[in-house]
Amino acid sequence: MITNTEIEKRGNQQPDHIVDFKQENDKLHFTTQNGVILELTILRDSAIRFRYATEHVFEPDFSYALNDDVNSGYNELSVEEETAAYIVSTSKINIHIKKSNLKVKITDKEGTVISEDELGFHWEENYDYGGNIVKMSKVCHSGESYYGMGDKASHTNLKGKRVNNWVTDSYAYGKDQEPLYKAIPFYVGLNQNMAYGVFFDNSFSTYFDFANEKRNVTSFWADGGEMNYYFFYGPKMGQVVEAYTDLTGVPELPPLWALGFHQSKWSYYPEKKVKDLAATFRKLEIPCDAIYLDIDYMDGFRCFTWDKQRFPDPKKMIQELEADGFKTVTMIDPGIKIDRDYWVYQEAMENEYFCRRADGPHFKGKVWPGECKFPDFTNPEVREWWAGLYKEMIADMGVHGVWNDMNEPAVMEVPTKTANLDVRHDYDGHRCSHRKAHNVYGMQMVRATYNGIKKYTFPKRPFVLTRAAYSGTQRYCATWTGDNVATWEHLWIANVQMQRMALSGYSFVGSDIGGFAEQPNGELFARWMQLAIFHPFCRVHSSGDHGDQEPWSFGQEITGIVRKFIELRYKLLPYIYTTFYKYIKDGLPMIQSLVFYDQEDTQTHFRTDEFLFGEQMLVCPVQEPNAQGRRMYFPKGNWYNYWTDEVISGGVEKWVSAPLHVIPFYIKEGAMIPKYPVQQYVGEKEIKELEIDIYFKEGMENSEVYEDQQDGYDYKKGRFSLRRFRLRGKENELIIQQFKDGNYITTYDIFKLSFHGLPFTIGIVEVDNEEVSPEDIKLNGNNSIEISKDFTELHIIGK
Ligand code: NBV
Repeated sequence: MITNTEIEKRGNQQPDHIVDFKQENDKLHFTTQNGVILELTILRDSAIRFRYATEHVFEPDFSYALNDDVNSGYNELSVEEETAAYIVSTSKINIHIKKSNLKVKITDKEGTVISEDELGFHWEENYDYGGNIVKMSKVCHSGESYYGMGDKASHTNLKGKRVNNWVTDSYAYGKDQEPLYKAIPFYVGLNQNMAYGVFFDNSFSTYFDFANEKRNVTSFWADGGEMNYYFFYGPKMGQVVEAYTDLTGVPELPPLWALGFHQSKWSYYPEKKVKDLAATFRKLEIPCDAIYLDIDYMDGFRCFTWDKQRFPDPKKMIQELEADGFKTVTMIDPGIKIDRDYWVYQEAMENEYFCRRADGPHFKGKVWPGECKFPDFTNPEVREWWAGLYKEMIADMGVHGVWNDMNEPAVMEVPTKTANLDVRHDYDGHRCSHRKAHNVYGMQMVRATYNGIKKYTFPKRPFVLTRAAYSGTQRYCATWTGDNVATWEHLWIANVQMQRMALSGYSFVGSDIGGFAEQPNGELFARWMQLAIFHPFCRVHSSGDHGDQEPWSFGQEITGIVRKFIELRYKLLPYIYTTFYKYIKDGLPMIQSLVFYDQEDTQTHFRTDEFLFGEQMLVCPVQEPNAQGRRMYFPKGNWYNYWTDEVISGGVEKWVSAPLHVIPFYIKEGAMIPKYPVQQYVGEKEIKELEIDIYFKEGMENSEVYEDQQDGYDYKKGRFSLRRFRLRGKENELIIQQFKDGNYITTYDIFKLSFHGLPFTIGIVEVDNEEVSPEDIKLNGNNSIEISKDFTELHIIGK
């Protein structure tokens, strides 16, 4: 790793004065005397791309991170030349480019500085690799904070840290360990209540120093490639994340079962074990939607084969599991066993699909099957071939989903844990070495997997999971945080990683519940489960070389607690699904750190534990043993305790009670939370009525419920049901209006509305301006009513 000081010692070069300026539509070029070109692209009024070339030459423009249909278009663009600077203005920001040295300063329209260069762009010649090492440094203002950056196992606020993005197999990683499994070179800065984002789209190993080396400097650089970054202005964090997410994309809706509870272990085999596992779930009535088969289902770890001793008739087994409501998810790794009798190996050899070293021979590395070769997934032809390999597994055998592991790629028995840096890649026609392709290798593998699964699962929706990721991988699949450990510290890590990933545009993420390495005790397992039901991807997985890690492995009390929380997950499915829908529609992270929820409240800038799940649930996990409660911070607003309905007003830190069967869990005042009945798996029951919990508020609050067929693509043709509710509470009345969109007809006709915190006794109820009798609406004390789902206005007046 190259450090800042080393770079400075070796001598940097910097741009000198601007000698030329040109504009072509949305692109502006500033050229300096010493051959630097700054290319600005105006994508939106508050989204600008900065690209720098040295020696007058840009590299061919290509990125795996970008979404195909990025929204672009701005309202205003003007360039003014002043004596000392060019000023580029959009309707949201002004960009000052200093004539003498190309330094950039970005202000809002009032002239307040959002972000400014320190040294700005600079570089050094690199004789080891040729070319230049490009670097950017910005001023870190006092009180400025930094968030995002993917899966870093560090405090949510990265100020004072230095991180490295180099996709790495990090078995049993520790807090602050660098680098980890993902490379998401995107951060959100918060300066004087103005949020902005920087996405350094460079797939080489990248480094970010957030005022670690120098108190007032934040810098980033890469081991190669271009200085190519996007700047997004908020001023709200939500706008920044939305802009980044728009640039790098979102997934399609997953099948609803993918949001249920999943059980995994390394490994469940033989068939009987899998069947017994499934039977135990049903016998103990613990909901579960998917069972995972880890590498041992394969024949000698050969991908796309089955061990016929362990699984004599996989198709039948998968069908039987399916009949009992379980989906089967199988693992596929990138390493292909060197075996001349193995068809996948043969095909790849015949077609020249394996990666080669710089001097010609194939790259070989040891993984589970022994010596392997590795397909070059950065070659579109290889991706197409790889997608086709899934045909038998998915279309014929009926496997429902696939997880790609070891796709960093992880290689055993070598100190670098990965491929040699000289390995050659196609990089979609931009041939390069592994130094450039490494961070996107796993992403391109899972992209190919996704294309295959999508094709052969059609007309159902695909489910794919990856371990390695680069920015944009969220378009294809869910992800998990790799090989964590069964410790309390890792429970803390899981919590911050999920918040960080969601803020980095990647919401469909979960941790190995209970820890992958080592054995949790019942208390840790229960506490972890309580947290993880509020994570978008909810799966128990463990290395299996110690004790069991099924929901019933820790005695009766823990089994009861775990069941209660998995049941809660299933009740909340319509809320979770709606949250997913908002994520893909608006780029809204499914999990929000408190600073995201209220950046104006400086108390939130350094909070790590509390988070919002969706827009209306506040959760704070218990992260230590023997706790009967904990202190937590309540952000602005009023919050109902989910368990007791007690209301707490935000802006305070409080001790809250949380014995082992309780996690601190609060609902935002005014929220309308839809619930399904507990099902043992998604689709077990036809939903006959939608229960909606209504949390009274004096004032207004909006809620939404998104539903569709829970699988398939009809929703894209308008067959969805989106209900928007506007709640208005007054001293002695409650008015709820409903606005409906989409033409999917839900299976239920009735809402059961349950009231929380109604400050009056229900007297008169009017539905669409007509008074209804208490019997008609099954008025139950002051607690609930049942009404037709088609109402437009409900008016409840107190006695
Ligand atoms: O395939 C075995 C494991 C898997 O269970 C785990 O989830 C992955 O993260 N895999 C890593 C390889 C072995 C790790 C020691």
